[in-house]
Amino acid sequence: MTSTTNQGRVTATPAFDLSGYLKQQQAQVESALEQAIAVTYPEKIYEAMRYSLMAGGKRLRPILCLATCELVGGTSDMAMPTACALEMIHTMSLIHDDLPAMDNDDYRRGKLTNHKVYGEDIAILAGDGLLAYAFEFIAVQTRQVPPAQVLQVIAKLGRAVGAAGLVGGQVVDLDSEGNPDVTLETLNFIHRHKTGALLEASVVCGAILASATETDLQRLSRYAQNIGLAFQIIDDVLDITATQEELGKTAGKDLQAQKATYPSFWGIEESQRQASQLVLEAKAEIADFGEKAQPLMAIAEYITARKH
Ligand code: GRG
Repeated sequence: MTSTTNQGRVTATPAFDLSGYLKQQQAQVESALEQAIAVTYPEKIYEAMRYSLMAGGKRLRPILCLATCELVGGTSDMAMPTACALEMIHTMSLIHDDLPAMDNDDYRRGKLTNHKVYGEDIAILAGDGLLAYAFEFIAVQTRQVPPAQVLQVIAKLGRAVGAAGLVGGQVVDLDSEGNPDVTLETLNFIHRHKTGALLEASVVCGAILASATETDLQRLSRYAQNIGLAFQIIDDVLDITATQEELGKTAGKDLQAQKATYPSFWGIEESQRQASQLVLEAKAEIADFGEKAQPLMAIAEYITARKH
C-alpha cells in the first residue's frame, strides 16, 4: 500500500493487519459483553439472554462502532457501551428471526437456537429483554460524551431497529416469501432495512459519539450503506456456496424457502462483482480520512472476502 505525504512524496505504508485488529477488538468486545449482563433472579431469563449474546459471532457491528469513533477522534471507552448495545440488538433480532413464526431455524452461530434450548416463550422474552437493556445500557453506561450526543445515538438506534428499519425490512421479507414476482427494488428495500439499517447505525453512532461534523457523518453513512448492501449480497452468495459448518447455521435456506436473493437475479459471479463495486464505492467515501481510515477500509474489503 502507498500513501502521499503533504510534500507530495509517495511513501510505503505497512500493510494493515486486519486479522490482528479484528482479534484484538473482538477480545475487548467479548470482555465488555461478558460483564454487561449479570445472572440474577429470575435466572432463566438472564441465562437465555446470555446464551445467545455470548455465542460468538463476528462482532462486526460493535467493531464498526469502535473503529468509527476512533477514526473521528474519540476513544473506544466512549463508544464501548453503544458497541455492546449494538450487539445486544443484533442478537435479539437473530433470536426473533430464528423463531418458528419467522425463519424457523434450529442452528445459529454453531449452536442450537435460543427457542430450541429455552422454548419459544422464553426466547421471545430474551429478545425483548436484550432490546430494552441495550437502550438502558447506553443511557446509564456512556461516559465522557455530552448528553446531547448520547440522546442522538439513542434516537438513531431506535429508528434503525423500528418499523423504519429492521422491523420494516423483516415485514417486507416475510411478505415476499414464496412470491416469484419480487422485484430487485423490493429486495433492495428488504436488505437496506433488515441488514443495512443496523450496520449504518453502528458506523454513524460511533461518529456521533466523537462529535463528527455533519459532512463526515454523511460520508460515513454512505460508506456504511454501501458495505451494508455488499454484506447482504455476499450473505446470499454464502447461503448457496458455504457449508453449515462454515456458516454456523443451516445452509441453503433461501432456496428452500423460495426467497428472492441477489444470486437469483444476477447469478453468483455478477453478485460478487456488484458487491466488489459497492466496496470500492464505500472506500472512496472515506479516502479523505487518509491512513486513519485503514481499519474501515480493511473491514470493507473483508466483507466480500469473508467465508462466513
Ligand atoms: C429489531 C425489534 C426488532 C425485532 C426483530 C426479526 C427481525 C425483527 C429482523 C430480522 C433482522 C435480521 C435477522 C437480519 C439479518 C442480518 C444478518 C445479515 C445477520 C447475520 O449477521 P452476521 O453475519 O452474524 O454479522 P454474526 O453471527 O457474525 O453476528
